[in-house]
Amino acid sequence: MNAPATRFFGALEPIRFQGTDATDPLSYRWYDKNRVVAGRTMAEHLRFAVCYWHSFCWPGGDPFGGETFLRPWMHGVDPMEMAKAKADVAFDLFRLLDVPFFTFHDVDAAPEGANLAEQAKNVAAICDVFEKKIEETGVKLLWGTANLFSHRRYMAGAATNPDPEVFAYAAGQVRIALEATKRLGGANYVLWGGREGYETLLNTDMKRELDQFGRFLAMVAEHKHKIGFDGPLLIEPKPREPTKHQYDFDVATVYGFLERYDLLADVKVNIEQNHALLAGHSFEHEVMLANALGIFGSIDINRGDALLGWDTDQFAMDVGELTLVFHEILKGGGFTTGGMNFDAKIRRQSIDPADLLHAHVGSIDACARALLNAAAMLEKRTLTAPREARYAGWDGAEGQAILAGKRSLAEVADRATAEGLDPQPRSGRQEFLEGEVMRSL
Ligand code: XUL
Ligand code: CO
Repeated sequence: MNAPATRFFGALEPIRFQGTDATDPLSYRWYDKNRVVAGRTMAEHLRFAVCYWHSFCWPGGDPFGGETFLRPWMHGVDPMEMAKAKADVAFDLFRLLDVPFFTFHDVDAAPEGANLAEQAKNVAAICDVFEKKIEETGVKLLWGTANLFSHRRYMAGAATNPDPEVFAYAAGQVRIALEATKRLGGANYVLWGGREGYETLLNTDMKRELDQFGRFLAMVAEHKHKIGFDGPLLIEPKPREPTKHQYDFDVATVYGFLERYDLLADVKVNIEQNHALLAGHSFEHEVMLANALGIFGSIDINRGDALLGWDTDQFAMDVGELTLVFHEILKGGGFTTGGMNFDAKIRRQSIDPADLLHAHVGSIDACARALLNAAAMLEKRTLTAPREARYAGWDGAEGQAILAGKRSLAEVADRATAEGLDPQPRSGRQEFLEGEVMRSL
């Protein structure tokens, strides 16, 4: 089990950029980490992270059948030795992919403690291992998080649980994970409220649960300042699954929640493609809205399946969709502390070690192509010029006066009446714009 990690993937050299003519499937054809695009290198723009949970903790099960992957580090007798063997394989994958970041939940990386004291001990032991590996490899932590949804104590929620002792346990777990994230130099801390919602309103007091959730986040924000953790907290919206309804439904709902509980100074969002679809939105909708509201933080990159109504977490390969997403990310100024976390899992039949490599390589190249397309579109002003032209009237003196609050309803109405306004509709030019996007891919 503690065999050198390279044996799992074979003795491979790190995957390198070889250009679009390359024939080796384990090469980057578009992702050239040092290539400068729109003023930054590709690596700086994309800030890729490999996630621990799907790539190293998921055994390949589904509701109808168990493990298919038979990973050696999941079969052993000493949980801490297994966690260390897993870390060896994980850092070997980061090295092979040449990605700059990783992400993890407390219980992905360390054996889950039977109580909080044991949890703290186990996380600290894995932090010792991670600290060395970070030092040796230069791979950094994009974000850490606590799993407040798998253990049965959390079946009725963590912060929103009807039992304050579950809230207290969750507080203990988040403190450990947040402090570990700070210790490892993490750039952000994520909170996904997987069970912060309800199964049935018949047993639910929504007002209480929202107040508990608001207070919990405020306590996390207070603690972040107390320990001097500089990164933002990121809420990850999702409308449902595992619960019937989750309070962090989508970007718009999260914004309202943050405003109500006065958390906007400390919290942004981590947007995931498949969660956006489940909420009935497109991925680019959620990114555009988060930018408009000033709460864009980071991305969990993956894709759903249009024919399935659940969170399939497939590797993102749709260059067309990603181009529109990158268009909005770049237009908003790009990532600061955030990045692109591969919250994606290979399919249950993808049982070869190489499948993990192909999944990441394909998706990294899809993102690189999308970045190049989006940068070219912004340069040519493919969408920005028509958008600006569409709203140009608002840049005039009268439009600006209205927006600045210098006109009352009656004043606007009086002028419209006096001037006999008869505004004429204009084309939205949707098909022209769709063609322009298609020609940019
Ligand atoms: C679940 C999901 C999580 C979060 C982290 O749908 O996306 O993996 O990203 O807890
Ligand atoms: Co996610």
